[in-house]
This record gives sequence, structure tokens and C-alpha cells, in this order.
Amino acid sequence: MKIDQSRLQKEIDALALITEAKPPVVTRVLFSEADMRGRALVKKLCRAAGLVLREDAVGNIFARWDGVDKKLPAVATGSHIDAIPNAGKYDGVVGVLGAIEAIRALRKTGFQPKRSIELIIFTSEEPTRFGIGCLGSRLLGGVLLSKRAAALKDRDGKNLEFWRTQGGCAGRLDSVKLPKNSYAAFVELHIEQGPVLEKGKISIGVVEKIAAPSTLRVQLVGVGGHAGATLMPGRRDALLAGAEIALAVEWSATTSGSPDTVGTTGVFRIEPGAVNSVPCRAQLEIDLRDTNVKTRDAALRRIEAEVKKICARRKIEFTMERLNLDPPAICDAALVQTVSGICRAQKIPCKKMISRAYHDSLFMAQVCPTTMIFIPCFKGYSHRPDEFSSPAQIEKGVRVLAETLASIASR
Ligand code: HGY
Ligand code: MN
Ligand code: MN
Repeated sequence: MKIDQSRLQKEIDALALITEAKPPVVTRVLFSEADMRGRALVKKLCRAAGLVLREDAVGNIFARWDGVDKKLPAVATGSHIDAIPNAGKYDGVVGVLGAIEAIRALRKTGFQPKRSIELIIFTSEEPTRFGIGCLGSRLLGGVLLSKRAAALKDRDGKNLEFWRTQGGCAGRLDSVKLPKNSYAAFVELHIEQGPVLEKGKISIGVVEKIAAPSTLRVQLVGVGGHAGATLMPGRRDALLAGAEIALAVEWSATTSGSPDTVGTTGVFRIEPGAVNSVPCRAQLEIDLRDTNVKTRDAALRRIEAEVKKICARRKIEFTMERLNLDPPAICDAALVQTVSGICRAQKIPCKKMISRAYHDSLFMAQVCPTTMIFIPCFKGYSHRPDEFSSPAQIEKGVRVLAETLASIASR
């Protein structure tokens, strides 16, 4: 099988130029103009590859290569093309454009799938707009109720209904949930986003488990005022409470007892944001993860207790909301063996591993047997513009994906 890596690289480069930021920075927030143009490009490539397109009510895109036996559950692959602010060009994209190339390469060999092969381009894997990641796959898996999804609002108060209409989606949100037995398997190709494969000089990671993510949103209301005329005693500065909370997140993660606990205060907005004004309001979004759900939850409870203490001491009003609290996903052992076996047959060094990042696979694992194919990336960098995987690394990932899809689609 021949992977046309130079064509695929050109497509990756072209998609990277569709961004809200100045290239090489990639920013494509859900249903922004750049996201819409990115989606249009991907749909065009799918059509050119002879795939039949369908879009659901939240904008998940399905591109299908019909199998000989259309009644059999299809084998699915896919990832996302939305990108957080200040991102690179490979996160998600390798799994979408790489899957299109895998399908093109399989077609060229004359392969006829018994089961249909379906590429899914998931809506809003990234949490940027609504604070919650994997919006599309959560709804597909029935993990997020459509009523809760409909209530999601972005920082400007615009809700999902507004944005999905803007994005051209039609139909009811509760129609997104997949019927049982929709898929025989789901396999996602993705960059590792960590340093393990590169350090070990290993070409492919086969994912056995995906760490458990959670997100806490904390809104703080203090008392603002003139920075010169408001003396220090008695101030109720929302930023300072937030700063203590951010430190408590670090403390809680580093003393959880598990080396796998990671805590990040990635959003910290203040109002009014004027140099000569005491911050009266702050909004924090805290990302807390672990491979072990027990230590993750204990660390989260300690953060919540600290928020209460800090706000009481500083006389700050607060609200706290757990935006998501997900269990880890265990990948399907037989699928992991299938991918590992393909790597061995292709003489490609591979390693079974954990995904510390989350992916739509976290929720597809609730729908059907799931695993992921990881490829190395430069120094493990991700969620930054210098994210990089070489064409040779991508080629191997696409080849393993194509062989995996062919193997499952033939059963
Ligand atoms: O945050 C994550 O783990 C993923 O990259 N969205
Ligand atoms: Mn990401
Ligand atoms: Mn991703």
C-alpha cells in the first residue's frame, strides 16, 4: 500500500493556513469563521475521495465508504479539526486528514471493505468555546444530555443553539446520540502530545487507557474600586483570591499522592482589567486529571475546600461548577492486539501506552470497542505553535491506520 505523504502534507499545511491567528499559529474555535472554512475544506476532500457525507445536529461530520454488506456495523475512525488558541497544526488534524489519505490509499489497492468504513470529524473536541471538551462525542455517546448541552453558554453568553444555527446545523440535539451497534470499532490516529515515543525512538503508540479529565469553573465576585484611593485594609480583590486558588490547584495536584495528577488553571479572566482598578470579578477554569479517578476526585475535593476557605477569608462571593468529571477509558484489548500485530507485521516498532491527553476516543469507548494509534511529536510539544510530527512519522501512522481499518472492515 502506498501512502501519498506529500499530498497529505500539502493538505495539512493548507488547513493550517485557515486560522483566526497569524500563521504559523493555529486557532480554530468551534464554529468561528476559520472553523467553518476548515470544515468546508475537509468536506471537499472527503467528497473528492468518494465518501458520502452526513452531518448531525451538533455538526459532527460523517464521511462513509460503503461496504459490501451495509447491514454490518461500520468501522469508524476520526478526530477533530478545531484548535485551541495558540495551537499547532497536527493535533486532531493528523487523525482527520490522515484518515482520508488512509481511505484513498486503500481504495487504490482495489480493496473492497466488507463493512463500511466511516470517518467522523467531531465537533468541538477542544473546550475553548463552552468550557467542556468533546462536545460532539459526548452527545454521540449519550454521556452529555441534550438538555445540558443546550444550556451551555460561551463567555459572551451565546448558547449552543445560537452557535449550531450559525454553523448551519439542523435537527434536534437529542437526535445526535448514536443507536446501539452503530459501529464495530473506533480507531483514532493522533499525535502523542507527550515525549514518550520520541524519547524511546518508537514509531507507534497503541493506547490502552485514556486518563480521566475534569474541569472546575470558579466565578469570584469581590469589590472593585479606585486603585489609588482604596486603601489596602479591607480590600476584597477578586484576582488575589483567584491567585490563591491557582496556587491551591498546584498544591493539590503535587501532593495528591499520585505522580499522574496534573492540575492547571488555564483560564483566569478578570474584570474590569484596568491597571488603576481593583479587580472586582474573576473567572477561573481549572483542568484536573489523573489516570486514577480516586486520586483525581480527592484532589478536586481538596481544591473545592480551598476555594471555600480562601473566599471566606477574603470575603469574596463565589460560585463553583464541575463542568465535567469523566472516568478514564479502558481501550479494547483485542483491538490493541490487532494494531500491535499490524505494527509487528509491518516491522514498525510500537509500544502500548496511556494517553494523558483526552480525545473523542474517551467517549467513543462507551459506544464501541476503541483504541488509538499515537505517533511521536517533537519533544512532546502540543497545544503550542511549534507542535511538529515529521512526514515520515505521519506516514507510518497513516499506514498502520489503513491496515487496521482494512483488517476490521474485512471481518
Ligand atoms: O485537552 C486535551 O487533552 C485535548 O488535547 N483536547
Ligand atoms: Mn488538543
Ligand atoms: Mn486532539
